[in-house]
Amino acid sequence: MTEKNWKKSACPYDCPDSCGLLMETDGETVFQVKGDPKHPVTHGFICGKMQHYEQTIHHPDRIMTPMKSVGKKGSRQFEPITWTQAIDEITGQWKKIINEYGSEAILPYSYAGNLHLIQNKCGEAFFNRLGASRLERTICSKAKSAGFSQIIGSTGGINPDDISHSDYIIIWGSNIHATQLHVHAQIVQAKKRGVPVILIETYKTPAASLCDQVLLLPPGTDGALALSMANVIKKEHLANMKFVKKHTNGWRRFFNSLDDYTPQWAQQVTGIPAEVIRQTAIAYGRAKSPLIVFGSGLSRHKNGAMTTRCICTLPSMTGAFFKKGGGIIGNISTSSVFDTAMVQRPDFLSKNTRAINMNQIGSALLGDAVNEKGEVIGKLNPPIKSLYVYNSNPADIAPAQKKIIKGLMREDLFTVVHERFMTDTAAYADIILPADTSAEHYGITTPYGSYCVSVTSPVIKPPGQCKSNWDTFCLLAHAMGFEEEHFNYSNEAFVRAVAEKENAVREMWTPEEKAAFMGGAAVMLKKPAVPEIKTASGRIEFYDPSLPNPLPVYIPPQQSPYPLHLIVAPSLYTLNSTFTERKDLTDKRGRSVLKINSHDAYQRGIADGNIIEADNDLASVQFFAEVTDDVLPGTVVAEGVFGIEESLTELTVNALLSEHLTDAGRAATLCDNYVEIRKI
Ligand SMILES: Nc1nc2c(c(=O)[nH]1)N[C@H]1C(S)=C(S)[C@@H](COP(=O)(O)OP(=O)(O)OC[C@H]3O[C@@H](n4cnc5c(=O)[nH]c(N)nc54)[C@H](O)[C@@H]3O)O[C@H]1N2
Ligand SMILES: Nc1nc2c(c(=O)[nH]1)N[C@H]1C(S)=C(S)[C@@H](COP(=O)(O)OP(=O)(O)OC[C@H]3O[C@@H](n4cnc5c(=O)[nH]c(N)nc54)[C@H](O)[C@@H]3O)O[C@H]1N2
Ligand code: SF4
Ligand SMILES: [Mo]
Repeated sequence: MTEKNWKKSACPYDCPDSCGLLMETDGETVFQVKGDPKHPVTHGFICGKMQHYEQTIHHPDRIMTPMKSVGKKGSRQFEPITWTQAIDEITGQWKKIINEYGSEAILPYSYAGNLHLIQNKCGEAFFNRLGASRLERTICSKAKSAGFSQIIGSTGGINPDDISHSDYIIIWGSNIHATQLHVHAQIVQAKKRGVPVILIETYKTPAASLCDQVLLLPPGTDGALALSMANVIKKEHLANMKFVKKHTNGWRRFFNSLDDYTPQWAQQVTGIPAEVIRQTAIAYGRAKSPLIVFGSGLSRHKNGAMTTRCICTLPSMTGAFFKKGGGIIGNISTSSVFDTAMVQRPDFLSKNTRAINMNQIGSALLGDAVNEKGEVIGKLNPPIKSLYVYNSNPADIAPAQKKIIKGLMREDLFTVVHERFMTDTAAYADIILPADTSAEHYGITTPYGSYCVSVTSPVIKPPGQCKSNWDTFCLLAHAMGFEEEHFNYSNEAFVRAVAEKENAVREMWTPEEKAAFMGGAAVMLKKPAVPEIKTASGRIEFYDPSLPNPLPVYIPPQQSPYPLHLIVAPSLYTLNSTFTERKDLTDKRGRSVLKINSHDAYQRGIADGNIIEADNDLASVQFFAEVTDDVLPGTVVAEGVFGIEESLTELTVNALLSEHLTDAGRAATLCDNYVEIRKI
């Protein structure tokens, strides 16, 4: 028997830090998983979910062979087939569809089940070459990115460790206990140094217990709060005018626009007392290195990009970006230090194929073309005749779940799902392909929460007949007769080629750092000596005449006939629908509840633990009520992505979410839906 030793790896999941891992293995089995203490950002500290990753890797429910559906759609009846049979069946069906409808009748659907660069993006090269419809991958934080880019461009956020220099911290709409573990750990330290920490949220998340002040507001009203804080900063002469004059455009216009946004006005919008707003703005304005920890939830609204832009005016007025520990957290992209075009191959597109928005997949599967509001404006031509899902579970995570299920039920839709587990989406597949885990393939980590990257290697061989995304797309490409050299690389050779390709930022590494990176160590990227504002002009754009709203303005949430604003939020124990195979975690998460304020509950005769039904024009979904004053009256909160089989009504909260897109970025408005609820 091979001796056991500890091998380096990294968390593959869609979470900011891509934590460094160590896996104890004999080459066949992973026995234990722990944090890598040498990782420069995550320092050996990982979340409870990943502490037993070996239970996921060796889970008895893992899909081990290709399978073919032998029952009605959704009946979960499958029988094993070989890879050759599966690939023949898929490419045979696709060739027929291409002949009859054209290649755009095929749609890939993927998101971030595996965040590592190669395994995340390699499918795009294949589908570009195929000429399939493209997918707008905007479910998560594209409205936030759009808001950033409208004012500060891609000016980066700070590393979690830099929080040791922050002297005032606002956690703005992020459940950091669940989603930003290393930021959380640093904030705990900051608290010990006496740094004030403020939470601005729609409900009291566990972070509230860490904070000096908790400001709860009605969802979607943060823009009003931010602009009123800007008003105070101007009035109290707390703007850093040297910075403003040197590094921003349009500041006079912006400053002049602030007069109406008084704290008194914002009090009426947000319910936060004017004096609290004034004091918070003054404290933020006086701090030397104030930090805003941005969550993505606040951008998942119809005004989400604008809200982000409004909040960004604050560090832009104070110049916090140029202070160590100051500025923002929430705007990091490390994939840009690699040649992503080498992975995605936009040059393989022979024509400008149509794009389908992933948040409108329900309508798309039903043949409907929809506009940004999710309204039907015509028929898709050609219709979607085949769906290929990898790195995602649309039946559970996307909006308008009822439509998605109806679409997946279509007997004339040829669905292929490449998965590790029998998800609610895989249940509707014609062909299931077995996916491997991050312990079984090569990858490159490109975290969105720190400036640290690494190359990962397999720790064990894939069990059964599992294959990586890379290997699967190469097989499909060969079977389709694609002769490009790209598809001839092995997974290892391709990862090395991407990792070795020159890049200006990685050229700043010393030879020792380069060697460490190629050897599998996580290495920090170097920041330029002088901080940079990364917009086209090199200046922060307070005013941009090319935008529909040249100035940051407050856009109120849209009215709805339904009285309660529904927020969907992350669970501490699962990550979207990932980890739901793990009973230890789903037991801790508990059943699917809706948090409701005691006043709203009383009005409706609802008591804690009652079964309630939430309704809107899209669906009726049942939950258990959790009556709590952690949420404001008028807001209800559903934490976690639940599976259809765990739900009371074969629908989950996603059935209540609309296909309406955000004001910019074409992202999902997951946190901007309304319901009425009643006891049943
Ligand atoms: N444990 C765990 N970790 C995760 C995830 C998970 O599901 N579980 N998900 C992963 C993914 S995919 C992502 S994108 C990141 C996201 O991580 P972050 O970017 O940190 O954002 P979230 O914590 O998802 O943001 C959700 C919060 O936004 C708040 N919110 C919603 N609307 C508003 C609003 O209008 N105003 C304010 N002030 N707050 C609002 C919600 O109340 C909720 O607490 O986390 C990743 N990490
Ligand atoms: N109600 C509600 N809905 C949400 C959210 C929420 O908080 N609440 N969060 C939203 C957000 S922020 C996001 S980003 C999306 C996330 O949506 P998705 O990215 O679809 O996330 P998951 O549900 O985790 O599904 C990922 C799937 O990929 C599979 N997978 C993992 N690794 C691999 C691999 O290497 N190859 C292949 N082929 N498959 C793999 C996993 O087994 C899993 O089933 O969900 C959104 N939807
Ligand atoms: S899920 Fe997030 S916190 Fe947990 S190990 Fe992975 S990256 Fe780290
Ligand atoms: Mo996300």
